[in-house]
Amino acid sequence: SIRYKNHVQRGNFSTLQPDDVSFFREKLGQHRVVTEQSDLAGYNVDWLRIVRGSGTVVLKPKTTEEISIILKYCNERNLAVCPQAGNTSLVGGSVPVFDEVILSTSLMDSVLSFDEWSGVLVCEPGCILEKLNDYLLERDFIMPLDLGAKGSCQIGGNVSTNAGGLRLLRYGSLHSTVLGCEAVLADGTVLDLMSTMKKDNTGYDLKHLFIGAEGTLGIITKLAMQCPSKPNAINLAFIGLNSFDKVLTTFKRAKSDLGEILSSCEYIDAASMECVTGNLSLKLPIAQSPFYMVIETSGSFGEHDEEKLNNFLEEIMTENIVSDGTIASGSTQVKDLWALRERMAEALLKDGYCYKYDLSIPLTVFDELVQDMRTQLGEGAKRVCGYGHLGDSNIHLNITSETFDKSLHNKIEPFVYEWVAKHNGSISAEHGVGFKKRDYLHYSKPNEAIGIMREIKNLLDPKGILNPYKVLPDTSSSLKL
Ligand code: FAD
Ligand code: 2HG
Ligand code: ZN
Repeated sequence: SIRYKNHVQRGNFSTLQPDDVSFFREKLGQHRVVTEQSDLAGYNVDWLRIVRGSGTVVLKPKTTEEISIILKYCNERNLAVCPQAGNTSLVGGSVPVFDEVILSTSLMDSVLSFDEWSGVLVCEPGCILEKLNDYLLERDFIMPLDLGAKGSCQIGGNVSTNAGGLRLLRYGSLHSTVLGCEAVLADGTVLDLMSTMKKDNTGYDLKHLFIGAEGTLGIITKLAMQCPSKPNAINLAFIGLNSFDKVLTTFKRAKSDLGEILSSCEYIDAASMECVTGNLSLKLPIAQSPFYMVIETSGSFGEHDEEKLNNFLEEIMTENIVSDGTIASGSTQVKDLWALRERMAEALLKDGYCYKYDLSIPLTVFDELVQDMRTQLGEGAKRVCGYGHLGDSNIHLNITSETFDKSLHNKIEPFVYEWVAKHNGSISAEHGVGFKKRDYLHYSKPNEAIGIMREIKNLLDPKGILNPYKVLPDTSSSLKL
């Protein structure tokens, strides 16, 4: 299944020697330097089981200082390093491509402070997203992001991928909620950008470089996050619709009628719904429809919100915009309905092989893309489906087959990327570039921009030891930029 490696050349890095392992053991101790073959396996393969590396050591530092010592050493020794958090990357960003040293942040999982007045959380990168959210809930706050992988992804991984998720519509991207970060550069330099202030216009805002850098510019070792207050009430509408035009109308109406309490607006087409209900044996709570939407409200006054949502639903049903729908208020009910959306990636994986496209395209052409792809592939695919963050113009186009099928793959790409470029969209809306998408960057970015990205990389990591083969296009391929 090492599909993506065939055409990639190993960089001119050193290979790990027994002396290197001894050095790491001396600094971290025996147990935080993993070399047992059986223990290494899980760190070398990605969540989708498509990219597999052959790293021979995993380092588990506990402090910034330890990371600084490790990187300084690796830089001098010319050893490549792959940072890894929860390993839920969907673009092969978190596993080595060859034998990179794996640097896991999982033991750096402490909350360092929380300020109840400002809502600013300061924490280490290895904190699991769901645990941070639980910590904040006890203090009447929440994390500004939420995603299906919350049980295993870590905040450092989220920030490094600039993860979007289910509530971006309401709380904005991490570029607005990360207030500060600390990062260790390739040569071991500790860069302290740990502001906890909302406003700071003292020149170039360097922290933004690390948000979405996917471990190629430095290792994030500390974060300051702006967290919103916990909403008193969450209500959820789950609705069925007969046409995509009606999906668009409903979104527009949700924005105007629900206004400031709208916290999520997701869409699921019939083929996606068949997958999650069929593959995971989940029950569909309403009648079967060509399209479904999950509309969530979060507000300060439960009864008001419920009334607003009820009125909204009643109106769109009376106007025949929506064919069927249900509303959930209790937390178990809300959770069960959310599962139909959140567990989609898990359900798709059960089909066999999954060709994943995380795209920004204009809302109006969401379903056109799915239809065009179906026409393009004919009978070749097991499933072609679309779902995603409608409220953010971000569709997840997924195609599955029993096992990897080269001719199917060649029909999908570059067709899909050309389609996206034609609509001025993005070939990676929220999952990042990682290893799998780097040679397609030019569909969404001009050469001049890729050139500047390369210069920034050279400035911060001149030897290129940090997460090589990721994000920047391969210079050894035909796409020399
Ligand atoms: P990893 O996968 O371990 O790493 C991600 C990248 O960051 C890698 O390139 C890694 O090298 C780098 N990295 C990790 N830690 C650091 C650090 N401290 N410093 C520097 N670089 C680092 N993404 C979305 O945007 N929205 C979603 O709704 C969403 N849902 C998902 C649902 C499921 C079921 C799954 C499996 C994935 C989903 N993802 C989603 C994709 C994924 O990007 C996120 O899960 C998450 O942001 C990755 O976090 P992680 O801790 O697993 O990081
Ligand atoms: C989601 O929104 C994730 O569920 C995963 O971003 C998307 O698997 C996908 O295509
Ligand atoms: Zn998503």
